[in-house]
Amino acid sequence: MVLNAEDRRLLQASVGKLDCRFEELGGDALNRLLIVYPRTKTYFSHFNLTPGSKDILHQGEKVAKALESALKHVDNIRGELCQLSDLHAYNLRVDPVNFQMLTKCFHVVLACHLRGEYNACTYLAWDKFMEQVSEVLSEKYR
Ligand code: HNI
Repeated sequence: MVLNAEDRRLLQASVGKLDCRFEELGGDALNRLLIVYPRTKTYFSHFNLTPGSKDILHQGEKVAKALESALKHVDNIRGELCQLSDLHAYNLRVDPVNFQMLTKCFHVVLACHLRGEYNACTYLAWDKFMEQVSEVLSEKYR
């Protein structure tokens, strides 16, 4: 789904309204992912998987930084995440279904940090954005 001008505005505006740094969302989302969908732990078996571990928070921060750069280049998400797309498909072999699971967790985390600001339109804008990111990260499988 294409991000229209209003979606872009809502994305930028909601980042500005967060009650934490954007990078922290990544750790929160990854923590949730590993708890709610335990089979995702198989990808991170070399990590300390205790909830809130430094490994998880550090990895989450990397994910959030990648999302932040995609947000800054919404017209060129494919170009921006090109190397990560190769990495997830060829090296890490992450099953694409996992991107949907992470997206669900990311929504919950956004809702926790935006509270009343997280309305239906803002939800939709983030959903479209995460769908595009997931699409780019899983397209090399085809
Ligand atoms: Ni993902 C490494 C970004 C979803 C499993 N991942 C990274 C890195 C970034 C990143 C950035 C670090 C690359 C580097 O060090 O060069 N990952 C993203 C983004 C998403 C995503 C933007 C989706 C929004 N990754 C997922 C999902 C899984 C996943 C859904 C599996 C459940 N990623 C990994 C694994 C690594 C990884 C495994 C390597 C971790 C390590 O350090 O060994």
